[in-house]
Amino acid sequence: QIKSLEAEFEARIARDEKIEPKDWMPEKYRQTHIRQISQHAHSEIVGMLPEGNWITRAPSLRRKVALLAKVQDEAGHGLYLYSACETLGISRDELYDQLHSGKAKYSSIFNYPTLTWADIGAIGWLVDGAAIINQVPLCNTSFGPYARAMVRVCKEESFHQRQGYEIMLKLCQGTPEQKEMAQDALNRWWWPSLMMFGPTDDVSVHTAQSMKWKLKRKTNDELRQQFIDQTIPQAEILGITVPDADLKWNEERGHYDFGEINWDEFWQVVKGHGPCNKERMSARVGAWEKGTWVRDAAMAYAEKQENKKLN
Ligand code: FAQ
Repeated sequence: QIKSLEAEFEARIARDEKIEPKDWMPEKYRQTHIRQISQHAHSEIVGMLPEGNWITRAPSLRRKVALLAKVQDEAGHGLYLYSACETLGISRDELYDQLHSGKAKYSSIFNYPTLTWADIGAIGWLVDGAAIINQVPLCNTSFGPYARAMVRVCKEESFHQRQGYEIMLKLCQGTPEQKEMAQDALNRWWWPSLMMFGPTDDVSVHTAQSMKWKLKRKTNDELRQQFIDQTIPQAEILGITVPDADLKWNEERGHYDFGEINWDEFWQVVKGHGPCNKERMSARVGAWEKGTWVRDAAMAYAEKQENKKLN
């Protein structure tokens, strides 16, 4: 019987039908979705921290309003994604526990510090730019709740990207010192942004299966190349230079060639040894612990209301 369920499932994937939470699915499909969707949710939540650092120091009221809205959107993205993940039969508490215990990963990019205001521009431009390239294909992923969540997330990410690019543009049109800040931010965020797409396809353990299940619609290397090709002309408009001596347009391939990514640094960051891993985790665990009394009070109130109804 399992064999026929499996055959029907594969046929539905082949027909590009969405798989919904109550539909039969192979256990590995369920697990790999819990892994990817929860890591994506954790990234949104941890991703609020580097930018949150600058809300009180935004250079004008207008910048502050836009940054506040962006960071709030990220909280929203985390919440949709946790909800999508819960439909696969795992609880929110278990998901948080996986993050807080270090069992679940979140994107490497959020373990780098935000040293100047220009970093907020670079994050919007590059990190949200990379996120859009990665997430637009996910609007077409095979698991219904994930695909639907991605539609709104992508719309909001494109506002985030433009918000960041506009910060960069203003800095680059400003004083030499401001342009220098923009260049410095690009220097520090360029390579970590390329790492967001994950290891190269030959090393990526999950890509082949995730492509078959149409969880992933494009591979890590395809998306990384697309990001580079799209971003270089934007850097040219800004008049700043990507820190890669090997970057060169390849007429034959119709793509940019680029230098070797420091994969040792990537794996160090993924394993918890990046510049801000400890700080990020202690901020999240601390927020959870400090919120205990709020959760306890909400539960006690709900129980009291329930008892009132019974009496
Ligand atoms: N960081 O076999 P693969 C955002 C892990 S955007 C840390 O290639 P897969 C928006 C991977 O989990 C950022 N770990 O894995 C925002 C696996 O380990 P595991 C979040 C990484 O899943 C912007 C192992 O390496 N976006 O938050 C990374 O097929 C601005 C082997 O890798 C998403 O999560 C990494 N960069 O491909 C918020 C998008 N790369 O799980 C605030 C959805 C790989 O076996 C401010 N996710 N690993 O222990 C995906 O598309 C995929 O999961 C990939 C990785 C492409 C990230």
